Amino acid sequence: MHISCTEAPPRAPNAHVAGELHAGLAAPQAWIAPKFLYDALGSKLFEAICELPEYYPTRVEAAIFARHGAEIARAAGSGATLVDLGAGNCAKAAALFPLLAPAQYVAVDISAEFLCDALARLRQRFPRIAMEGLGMDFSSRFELPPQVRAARRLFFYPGSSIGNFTPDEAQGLLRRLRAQCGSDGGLLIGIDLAKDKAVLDAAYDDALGVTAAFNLNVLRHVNRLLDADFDIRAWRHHGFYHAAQGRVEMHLEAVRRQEVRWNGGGRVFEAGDRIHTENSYKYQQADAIALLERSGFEATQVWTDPQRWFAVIHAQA
Ligand code: AVJ
Repeated sequence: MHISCTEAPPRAPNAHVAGELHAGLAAPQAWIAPKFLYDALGSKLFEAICELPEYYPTRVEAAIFARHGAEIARAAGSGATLVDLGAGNCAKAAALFPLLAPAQYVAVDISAEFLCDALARLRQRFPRIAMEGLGMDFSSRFELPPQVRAARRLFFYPGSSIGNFTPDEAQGLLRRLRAQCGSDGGLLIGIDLAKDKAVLDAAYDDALGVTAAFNLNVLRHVNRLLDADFDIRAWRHHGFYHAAQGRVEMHLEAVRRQEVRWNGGGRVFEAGDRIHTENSYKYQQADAIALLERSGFEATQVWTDPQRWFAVIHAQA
């Protein structure tokens, strides 16, 4: 199921979305999938996170593209169908348009309303590039509709969004991308690298509390999707690096005992109970390359920053 930016969005969540949320909320260790962080406000809060001094990935990745753009474009090739996964405000792809000169730009994001607004502005700036916007969840199934040109697809998956998946899930997604690439297509991916815990803890629990607001906003989104009655003030944000697991985790913790009701269910949360809302895996460079190769890609080149905090990798189908 996808929403094209040329049609009206549906009003009610589909049964699949509700079922997925119910399963997570009822589980002994409650969880909400990180894709639910992105309603229209969530996408705006994430944009604000990218401006924070503590949140280095966006800046470090942009510096890699600024410094090595010409070489990256040579590896990835121009004139492709550029498929931007989790495009958000489309700013990262737009910065590469002059170098990659895509024949078609396809922006994909679960946050359909935010995406379509961003794409409308982008169409004004680049009237000669053919563009498609697809509001869809590409995390479990992934099929591109016929309006996406099949010729030489270059998937663009920046920002280390792949980190939201376990390595096994990531392999599944990458295999599906590989299958949709065509023989001469490829992937340009940004992957955050393992680093000092203090840097990671600050990046996911910033002084201003923007990441806390971003995390708490998932409850507003769930309130809307399930007609639930989560009291936002009764929860607090946790974001920290778990080195043994190789990932940052975000949780919401109940500050007091409370009963929450939603469409078709409900639950008592005790003080201190947590809802796990996100994993953000951090890779060793060699493990990131091994993941790509296990998924059927061939890594052709890797670019990093001087501190080796972040890697941009081009992989061939
Ligand atoms: C958009 C998934 C790459 O994991 O760093 C930012 C989301 N979560 N701060 C990340 C996020 C908390 C971000 N990704």
